Amino acid sequence: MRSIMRFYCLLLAFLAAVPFVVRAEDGSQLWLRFSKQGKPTGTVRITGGESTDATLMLAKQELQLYWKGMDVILKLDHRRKELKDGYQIRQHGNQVHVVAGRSVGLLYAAYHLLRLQETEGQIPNAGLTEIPSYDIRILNHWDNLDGTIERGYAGHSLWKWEELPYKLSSRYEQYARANTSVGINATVLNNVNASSELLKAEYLLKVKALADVFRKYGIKVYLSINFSAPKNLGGVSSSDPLNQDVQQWWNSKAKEIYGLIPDFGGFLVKANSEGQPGPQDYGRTHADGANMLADALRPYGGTVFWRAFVYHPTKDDRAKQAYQEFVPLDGQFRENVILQVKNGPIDFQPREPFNPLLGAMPNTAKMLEFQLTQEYLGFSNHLVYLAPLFKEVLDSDTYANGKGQTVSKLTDSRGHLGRKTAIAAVANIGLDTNWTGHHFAQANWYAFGRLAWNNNLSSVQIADEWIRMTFTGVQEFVEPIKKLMLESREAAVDYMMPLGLHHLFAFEHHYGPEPWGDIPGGRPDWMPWYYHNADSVGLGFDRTVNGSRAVTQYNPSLDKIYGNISTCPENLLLWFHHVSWNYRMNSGNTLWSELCFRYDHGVQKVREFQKVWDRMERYIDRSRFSDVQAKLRIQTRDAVWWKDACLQYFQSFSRQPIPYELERPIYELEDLKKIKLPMGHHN
Ligand code: BDP
Repeated sequence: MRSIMRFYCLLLAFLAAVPFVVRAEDGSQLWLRFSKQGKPTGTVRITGGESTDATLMLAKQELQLYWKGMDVILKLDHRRKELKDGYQIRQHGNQVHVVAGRSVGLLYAAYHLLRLQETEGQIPNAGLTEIPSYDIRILNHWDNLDGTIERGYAGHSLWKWEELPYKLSSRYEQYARANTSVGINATVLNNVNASSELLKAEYLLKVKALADVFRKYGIKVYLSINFSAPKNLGGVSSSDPLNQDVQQWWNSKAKEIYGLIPDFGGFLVKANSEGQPGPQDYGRTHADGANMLADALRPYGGTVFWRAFVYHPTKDDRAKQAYQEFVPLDGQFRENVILQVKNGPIDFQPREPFNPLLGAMPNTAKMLEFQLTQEYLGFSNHLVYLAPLFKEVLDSDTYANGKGQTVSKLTDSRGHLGRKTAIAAVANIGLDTNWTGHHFAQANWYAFGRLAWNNNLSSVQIADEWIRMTFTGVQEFVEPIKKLMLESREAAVDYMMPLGLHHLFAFEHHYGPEPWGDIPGGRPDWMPWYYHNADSVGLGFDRTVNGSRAVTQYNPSLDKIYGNISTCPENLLLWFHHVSWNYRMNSGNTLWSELCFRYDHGVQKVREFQKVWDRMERYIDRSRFSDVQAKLRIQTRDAVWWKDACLQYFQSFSRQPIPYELERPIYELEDLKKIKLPMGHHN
């Protein structure tokens, strides 16, 4: 007995001596880990609301469980409409007063207080007011009804269609809570390459079950629809938007949906794009199609997100096509239609200039679509913190009507149209225990929510908050990891596609490099050579007035900057210009040497990330530490693969040596060409 006692005493003494005692973690709690130190104070009072209001009760409960500060008074004041989903927080003596115009505002405020507590932040003396930048802050899931996820790298779909509506997975509520904690208030459940099935009565009951779970978190459900649904599901012989039977079909479908889900959000539509049906199948325009759906949803307050990701295999530059297609339709869309525009003119590449549509169409409501799932950024193997990419786009000056008209200003609530505003991102969430595959991919979900709430936040601040909540507030961890995160996107650009290169991806999976890729008889606009145009003279896509003229889709002041090789930002140089191998870059290097330096720089950066990470072992739990360590190894191997593949391939055109001071290639180009990854692709 005594020896057992001694053993425990020794064990306790040992544990006390360990500098940072860390609990085992699997990432499942995301950034909602709420420290176990200190006791919750528990005194939370509500004024102005009903105890039957589930959202209000949730706000109270979250604070009672986790808040360790002074007493909190949550006040619901319906007259404060100007606050929208937002709130005010003030300190009065030894009480915290929170006011909101909607009950969800008090819930968001509860998460704000908890975030301050966990990050050791303060309520400013003058108090604080938060009003979201966008009305609709929405995730787009590309989930299929069979449980697979298009471009999903974190396991299967969260939605268990076969169990719904009878069985509700506990993850539905956890998912809603995580979203609400960062301000996300809407979700599209299914793939934009949509199956008509989901609109069948039996599936709508399943959708209703999810909407019922999400409601108290203030999250509305939307669906992607298949434009041919009237025809596919029977009853109507066509899906022509000007045909009255078709209109009637959608009107009664809307009625049926709202009968089940009174706060249903609306539809997301991918039409006449990559083989999907649409109004053009009947000689109608995108506006005809969008307006028909908008009319069906209008009586219930629903919204149509009509995607601008439209291009065809024509002779003209793919980057120009969405603009050509939509600009003539400006002003023709109903008030409850928002044009959903991908951040760049091609497709979620590591770096693209902002999509020129965002600076055009002044009489049309437009919204941004970002991609959280890392289709073109190393799936869930590479650590790439995306806030800098999002900020780069949001802060881009479109020069529409003079300087200062940034993409954020044109799309957020400052927009002059007075309509609903929105921002979307393709989700990176699946059934994996840690939700996103890579522990650091959680930061991208988090960052999207935070920026959708407040597009003025900086990437640094968001990273800082996320690290403290997700891992630890120990300075020796926070500072180096924040730096690593902030550098990670540029590192990926460098080892994959520096200087404005784009779409050098392998055709099937978009994971690795295939700049040589060519499928005889295949669509040119799906081939890497279409984008890089490597030849004996140089590299890059000439989109100037001498080339495809895509540059003229930007405002004239900007088009001059992009269109001139000496003023074009170097990080977009090969996007806009075909540049000769010996062209002198700002560094004094030739294009060829600069390209080599950039690829090498990307590789050196990830090697450095590995070293930084290994020093972090003592600050965090073993399991997340080793998961990230293993993924950084993969990322470094992949970075070398990218560099060796791209440089050796481009070298066959430049016919110049790789600068002698750089790391030598280790893979044979011919071997790299043989790599085929067994990754599924369904499109
Ligand atoms: C591309 C994806 C494809 C999507 C498409 C889209 O490769 O799987 O369906 O975008 O956004 O990036 O519609």
